[in-house]
Amino acid sequence: MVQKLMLLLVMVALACPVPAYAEKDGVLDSQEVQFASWLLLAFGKPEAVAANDVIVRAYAPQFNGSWQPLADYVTANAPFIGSLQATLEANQARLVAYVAKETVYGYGAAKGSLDDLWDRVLDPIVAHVDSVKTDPKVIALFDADRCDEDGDDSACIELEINDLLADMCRTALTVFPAFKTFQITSESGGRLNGTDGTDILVSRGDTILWGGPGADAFVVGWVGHMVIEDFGPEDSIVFPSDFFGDTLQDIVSKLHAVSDRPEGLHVEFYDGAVQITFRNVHTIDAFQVLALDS
Ligand SMILES: [Ca+2]
Ligand SMILES: [Ca+2]
Ligand SMILES: [Ca+2]
Repeated sequence: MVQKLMLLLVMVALACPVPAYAEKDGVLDSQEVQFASWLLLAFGKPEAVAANDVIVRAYAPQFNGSWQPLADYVTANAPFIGSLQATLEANQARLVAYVAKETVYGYGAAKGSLDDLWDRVLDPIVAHVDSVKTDPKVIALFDADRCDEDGDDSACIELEINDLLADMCRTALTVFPAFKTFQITSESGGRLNGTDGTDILVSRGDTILWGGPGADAFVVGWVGHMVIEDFGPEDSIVFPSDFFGDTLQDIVSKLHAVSDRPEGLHVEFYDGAVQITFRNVHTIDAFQVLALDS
């Protein structure tokens, strides 16, 4: 079943107008209707199901529910959502710009700038879910688990490093919804090749990454030396905010060394535990740096 708590957090990243908590009480309140609508929009498609499977395999998180039920629901009950997903994908550049602005200027800097998009792509789904919210199948899918962190709540699972990184990857899926491929290297590293569209390439260990054409996301997914062969002006370098902070200033403060070498810009964090070489690149625009929440 879909893991609810983890996904509640995902929404915050894009400031989607959905409140954070609701009760698993056998009915769907307005918060849960909003939340369900967001889930169907962002993850109710085969590409997202497959990407989440990749995340689960790579990080083996405790929260390992398949998203297949979301895609099945869209196919069987609400195929109109497909065109709204396409609209969201067509607006990927705005989503990325939103996160870039929040990273560079800080929390709230881009507040409200996506409201018209949410009105367009989310409101029709909310109307749909609202009309079927007493259907037991819909309730079973979307009645949320509230986790009371202060109490002795078995639904509350303490997030470990891999869970945080897995959730950060899921956030990346919402910021780059037009992704053609989502790939993660093995813990010991390796090589990833993108396509002519958007690719989300997650680096672990010593890696060589080639994004190809399109707005690609190069994601720091664990320690190691990341060599990006073709970091272009349309691409982004993505840092998990749990480890690097929420803002560009936070990320820069974690820098251990920077050198502009003939082969390209080289940066090191955490005493060199995380290294990135931008091959043949000597300057990076501030808005190419994204901090993503788990
Ligand atoms: Ca409920
Ligand atoms: Ca690409
Ligand atoms: Ca590219």
